[in-house]
Amino acid sequence: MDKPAFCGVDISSLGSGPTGSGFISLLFCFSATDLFWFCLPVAFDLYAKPGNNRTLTLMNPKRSFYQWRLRVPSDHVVRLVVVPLHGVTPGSCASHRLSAYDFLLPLQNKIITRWCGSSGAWTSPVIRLTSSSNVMLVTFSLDRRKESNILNAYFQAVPKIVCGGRYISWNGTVISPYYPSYYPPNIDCHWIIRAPLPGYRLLLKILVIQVQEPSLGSNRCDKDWLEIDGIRYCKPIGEGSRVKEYGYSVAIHFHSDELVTHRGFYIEFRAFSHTDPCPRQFKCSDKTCVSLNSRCDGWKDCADGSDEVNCGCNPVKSNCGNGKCKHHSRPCKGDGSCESESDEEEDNCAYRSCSQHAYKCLNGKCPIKQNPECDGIRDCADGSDEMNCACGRSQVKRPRIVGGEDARYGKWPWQASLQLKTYGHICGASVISNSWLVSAAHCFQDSDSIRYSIASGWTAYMGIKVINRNNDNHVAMRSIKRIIVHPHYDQYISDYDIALLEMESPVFFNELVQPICLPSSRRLLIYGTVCYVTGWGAVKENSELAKTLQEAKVKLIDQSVCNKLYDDLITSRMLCAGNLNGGIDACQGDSGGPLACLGRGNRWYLTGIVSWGEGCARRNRPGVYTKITTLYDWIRQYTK
Ligand code: 4AZ
Repeated sequence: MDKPAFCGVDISSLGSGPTGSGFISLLFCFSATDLFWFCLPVAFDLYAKPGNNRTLTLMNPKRSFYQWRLRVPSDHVVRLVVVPLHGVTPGSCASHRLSAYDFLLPLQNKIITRWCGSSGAWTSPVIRLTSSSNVMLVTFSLDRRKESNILNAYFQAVPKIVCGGRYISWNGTVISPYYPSYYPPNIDCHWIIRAPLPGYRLLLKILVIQVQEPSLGSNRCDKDWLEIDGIRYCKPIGEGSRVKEYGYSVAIHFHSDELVTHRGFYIEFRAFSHTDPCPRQFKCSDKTCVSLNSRCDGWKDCADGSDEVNCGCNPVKSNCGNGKCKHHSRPCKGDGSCESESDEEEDNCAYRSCSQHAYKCLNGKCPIKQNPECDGIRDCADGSDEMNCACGRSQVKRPRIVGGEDARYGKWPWQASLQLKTYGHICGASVISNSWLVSAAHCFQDSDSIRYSIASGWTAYMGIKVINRNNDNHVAMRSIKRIIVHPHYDQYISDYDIALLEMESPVFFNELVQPICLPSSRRLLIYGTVCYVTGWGAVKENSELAKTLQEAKVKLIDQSVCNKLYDDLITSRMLCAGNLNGGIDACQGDSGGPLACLGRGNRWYLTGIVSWGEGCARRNRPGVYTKITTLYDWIRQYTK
């Protein structure tokens, strides 16, 4: 073990001294002989406010040992930046040594790093260290006989970060805290990364890994380590082993002990599937992936230009010869099968008479009024349109989602948080009766490491606004007895993304827990209707979950418009809602939660279930929801 190269300083006598900008304290030895004078450490107390860089300069030093006690505000950490020492022979520890401690005293068990000249860790032109709290001690010992002893370093206050988190994303990065600065000592970070859709796997690439090597004589990583899916890494990794495939989700844990730190790690991840190598992206002919936005935008984004081929009509359609396009599956008959006429016609023409889309009373008659149910007016002679209407009302007098705002307590009493014991909130759900919740099927697809499909693993919390760690603020909490995933659920395209959850015992309704109304299959959706999506999902793409329930106002978007934006990925079991300019949307963690639209009679209807979308709140990429009207009969078959 190296000893600090200073003479006889009793560290217990090193008081911390007053805090202040550039305050300098001189520590005297026992007598003022030349020898002691030479040996005595000179201590500088420096304080940096956020935004300031404070320099640690040492020009023509007269002494052999210096120390700087660095302080920053309490909610910050110290970042020390050192520019290489000039005129220093690599490894010349006898003449030079710079050490940094995660404490205000030079305790050996608090050393962050130490280097001599340009050896060892001193490989990059600049070194950046981070403390774990708001103090750091820097010591510099030198051979006074050398002329060019210049230390060039500064420090700054960096806001303290909370490391770790849950990411549900198609791609992203996971980095050690403060990367590329050296990570702080004594830290533990946990990340869970999940592919946005079941059926997809994660590919991780470790681009950089510089963590403390294992103890001498031990092959175990027992100092600082990075653990990915249970495998620990602490040594450099060869080129061939940097890329690895994982399941639907992967757990990452980073640990640093109290001693010596390094630059850390930098990992890139992306979700993929062997059958869909470019999820929610356009696959170029050369098998590379580009954003869906790139398709037919007039710019060649694929190296081979395949994103701009067949842009008269997109690849699943062919040209009718009249400037319009048709699905390959439909013949060109000049009968409206060509787009720009078709979808709108299908949606708008079905609601006029007692036909497929008209509301039908129990006596078999169809009122002229659109959506007559539960509006407080008797439109059927038998009154059936006003039966089963104990739903969809929030009891409060008035009342993240991206671009949303905090919801008022009790405004969305059907909103439930579905949680897994060790992982906390995973998905949203809606209360539809005292025993049943409805959510998204994709929330219940197993990954390699987590069994999402096991009902008993789940707990539903109802009547909450703020998710807290102890989960002690709910009005009702129920274990889940049974999960029924729609039998036609297609994980690759998110079709039929719906699941019913039966609670272990019925909940009691009150001000904060209420069921939402289900729109029947005959209910007409009017595009442009303003609805609300609610949840505790990420407040922006790839960020952390919201703590407080968020609500966001979104508009129902015409099916054919949405289908064009998403290259025909929108089936009739899906509907789109959002703001085409971007900025407002559901996001990761909102999945399974409600898209609620207000109907006549001041009742809220569960119009959609948060399902998918390309990113969150992107322009021309609205949120995609499971359309309840098309699945009403399936839901009722179980929950009546
Ligand atoms: C998700 O991963 C997710 N922007 C939910 C909604 C949207 C995107 C992703 C819509 O749970």
